Amino acid sequence: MVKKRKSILLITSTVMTASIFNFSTFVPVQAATLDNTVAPIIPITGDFDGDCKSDIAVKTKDGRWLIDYSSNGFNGWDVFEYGCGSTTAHPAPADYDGDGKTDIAVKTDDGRWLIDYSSNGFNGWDFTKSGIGGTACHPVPADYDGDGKADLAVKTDDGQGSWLIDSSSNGLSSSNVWDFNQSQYGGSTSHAVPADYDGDKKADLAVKTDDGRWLIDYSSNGFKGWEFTKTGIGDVTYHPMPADYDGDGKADLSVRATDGRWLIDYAKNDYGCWDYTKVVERAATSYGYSILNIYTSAVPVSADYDGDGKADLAVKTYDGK
Ligand SMILES: [Ca+2]
Ligand SMILES: [Ca+2]
Ligand SMILES: [Ca+2]
Ligand SMILES: [Ca+2]
Repeated sequence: MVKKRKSILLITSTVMTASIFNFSTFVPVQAATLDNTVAPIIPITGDFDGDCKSDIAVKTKDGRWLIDYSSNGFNGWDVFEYGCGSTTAHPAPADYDGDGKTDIAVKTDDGRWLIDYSSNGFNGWDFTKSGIGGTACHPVPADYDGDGKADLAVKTDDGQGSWLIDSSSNGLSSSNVWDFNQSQYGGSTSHAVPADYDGDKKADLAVKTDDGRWLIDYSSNGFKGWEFTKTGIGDVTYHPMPADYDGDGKADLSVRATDGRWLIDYAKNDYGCWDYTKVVERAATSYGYSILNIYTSAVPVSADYDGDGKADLAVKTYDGK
């Protein structure tokens, strides 16, 4: 088999210059969290070494989890964790033990959630929750209760779509027990994009729909149904990538179009029109750059890679075909 190279294109939040990180041997993907595509390689964002800068990571279809720590520079994989599940195990990274480092975790199609806590080293599963549900149940871990630890949560595609949360604050349950279970959050065309949009340090329930709407149920007044709607977000080809791009403590609405445009609607001036619209991606040709239009299959992986408190625009892509 011919080996292929992948790269991650990073555009910093401050200067908008591009850096290219070349790694080895992988093929392109669709983000499994955005649709039901079974991906051979899934890009992952998280701060696994706890230096407040996002690391570069992927999960492979043969069950490896590879991490390149930011703390020693992006210079190759620092962690090779094996046995993390095949294409039926979907990444669900988050800081479940509250030590400030992202933990390795997956949710499987046979309804299990497995976590390898960072606090005792990445050395195998420490926690298993079972009976969660199959392929229509998407993992959406986040800190919904604001105790500093990620909560287990799924958003389902069935019926009107439900959101289920097992809060960390009263301990995670190893069986199908939920502290919050509510429907009317949208079916298979509503893709979960939880984040802290109102800035109260608790994740809010949110979806981006295939017909171009962004809906939010804020945490600050309790979860009780959609309170915010923005339309004109773009169709199914516009990938949502909410993050705090301006560093004000509130998540901003953002989508990346397949033509390389990024659109951001900042929270600080209230959500309204797009504040930022630009083609910021450029393709790497050796060590030079040329204007992009080839990254149609790239997956947005925005995160704070340089640790300035602002999310950076980034995509995972690949060289070759
Ligand atoms: Ca890091
Ligand atoms: Ca952790
Ligand atoms: Ca929590
Ligand atoms: Ca919130």
